[in-house]
Amino acid sequence: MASALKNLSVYDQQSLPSAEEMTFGIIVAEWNAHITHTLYEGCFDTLLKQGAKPENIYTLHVPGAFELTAGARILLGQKPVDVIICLGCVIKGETNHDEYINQSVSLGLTNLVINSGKPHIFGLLTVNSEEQALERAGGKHGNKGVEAAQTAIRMAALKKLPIRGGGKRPIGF
Ligand code: DLZ
Repeated sequence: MASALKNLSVYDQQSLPSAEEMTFGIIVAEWNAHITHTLYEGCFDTLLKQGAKPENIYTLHVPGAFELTAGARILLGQKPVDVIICLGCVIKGETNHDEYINQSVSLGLTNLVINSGKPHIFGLLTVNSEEQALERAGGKHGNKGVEAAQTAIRMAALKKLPIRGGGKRPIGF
């Protein structure tokens, strides 16, 4: 489903596990800061709303989206967080720079997931225009930062909760 068909800020708060005992790393790219700041606010506030303690949330700023992977690796080396959230905004321009950056971030984060065994959340807006970015940073399609935070909590919970066998499990947490 395209994010245009889903409000990124809407989630089932009741069924989300408590984030009280979880630790988070947030890497934020400074390019398009007016957008990424809003993603960060949405992300941080959602973590707090779900019970995370501010002292268990570590934030690192990096210059641009291309540096998100390096930022994640640096933070992982210093803080034993349960999950890393990467936030950025790449806007398509006249050249293909966006494709190289977006590919690099998705491949880089996938590699980090495999090598560290820790979930990394792809909170990167990959949009064609600033208007599309604003629509996904608190605009009509919600806030990608909120979606990233609730995904992070769900993934951190996967690692903490015992996996049980048994009957069919319906989709949903
Ligand atoms: C160079 C560049 C360009 C053109 N556009 C963006 C963008 O839309 N979003 C973003 O986060 N970063 C951009 N960058 C910067 C690169 O991510 C990177 O910081 C530089 O190429 C230096 O490695």
